Amino acid sequence: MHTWAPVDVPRIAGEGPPLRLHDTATGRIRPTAPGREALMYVCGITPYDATHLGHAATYLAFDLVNRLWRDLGHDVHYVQNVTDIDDPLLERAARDQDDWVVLGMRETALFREDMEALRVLPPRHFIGAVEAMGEIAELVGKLLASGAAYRVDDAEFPDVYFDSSVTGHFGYESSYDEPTMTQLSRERGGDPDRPGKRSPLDPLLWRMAREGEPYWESDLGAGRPGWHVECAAIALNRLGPQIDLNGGGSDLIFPHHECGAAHAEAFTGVHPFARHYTHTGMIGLDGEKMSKSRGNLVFVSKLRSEDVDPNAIRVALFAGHYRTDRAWTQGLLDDARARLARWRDAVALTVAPPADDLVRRLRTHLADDLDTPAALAAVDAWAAQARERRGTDSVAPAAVRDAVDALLGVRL
Ligand code: 5CA
Ligand code: ZN
Repeated sequence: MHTWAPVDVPRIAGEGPPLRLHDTATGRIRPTAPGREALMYVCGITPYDATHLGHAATYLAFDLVNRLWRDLGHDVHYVQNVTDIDDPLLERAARDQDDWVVLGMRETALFREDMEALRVLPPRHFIGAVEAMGEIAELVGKLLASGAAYRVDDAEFPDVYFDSSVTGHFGYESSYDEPTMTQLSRERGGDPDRPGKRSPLDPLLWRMAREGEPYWESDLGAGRPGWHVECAAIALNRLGPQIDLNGGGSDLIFPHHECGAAHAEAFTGVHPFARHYTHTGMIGLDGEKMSKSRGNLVFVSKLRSEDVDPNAIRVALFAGHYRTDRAWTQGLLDDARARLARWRDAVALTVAPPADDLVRRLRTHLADDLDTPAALAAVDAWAAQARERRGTDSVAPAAVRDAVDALLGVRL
């Protein structure tokens, strides 16, 4: 699939500390240590509805990672998928008497527009499951051949499942106990009760074609892939056996990232698949997680159509820490607009306090597990001083504008 348009990132002088990020697998905030290339895979959307502020918050958090790594001189190799074939898409298409292909294409196009408007740096590879079908089937075939996968004993539908015991590490990424894993598997697309599986937690790799469902021909027989193997194949084939970061919202901790990691590790023998598994908190509305299935959504495109400045959306979502479950409110947006106006007033001045100290603080706070509330407070403090005319530095306004643009992606 084509990705979205590049975003200009100003170069700023100096260098910040290494980026430290929370890693779900170890439960700790640890330094990231990419090589010249930083390898990042962030799970993409399932395009059956428009991008809501929960999605936006998640992609904005990883956009900061991208920006900080670039600021440290890394060449960020960023890959993102689109789950353009899966049960939720088919169910929505059936409900609305829509064509699932058209639905997926429409919502993916809208997602690109939203990301572009939000000034999110595009992934280098933006890959749909459908276009990756050959490589996904190939990975499933290899897992089957190596004994890491098996067919259930079902004459009609001998679907292929992954044997979650083969790596010896299953459960390391989420650290959940077995009842929790079973429960989450049931809630999030798994089928722990399917008869014939070696373990209830074994995830589906290849679903043999059912009447009325789309399918693809392959050596495995006509069918379609399970969800986790899609991301494992797309990531492995572009980023290699070990990546610096596997990201997504906290609802992907299990089963999705646990299973994706297990698939990759069973195939390559390299453990851990990702040096960091980083997860964002859930954005809620009216006390509940914002989700397509609950229908309590605030769409980015709706806000855009109301002429809301996308920079204000960034500032509003950065007002909370990325790992905190938090609510979207009108008040949050109003505060962000007021904040943005104060910052814009300050950078429009001809003289201001020097930028160096603020730039150092921005880098330090963001490198500390993306502490955006502290980063925004640092800009507030500089802007307040500038507006009180407590500065004489004539290059500072432009320098701050560039730093806020480069590091936070907020255009003043
Ligand atoms: N296509 C799969 C990943 S391979 C998927 O989870 N798609 S999604 O459209 O449901 O979600 C896309 C991303 O947004 C995921 O990282 C998910 O964790 C995140 N997300 C979904 N709802 C919220 C929310 N309310 N708050 C924060 N992030 C969310
Ligand atoms: Zn994924």
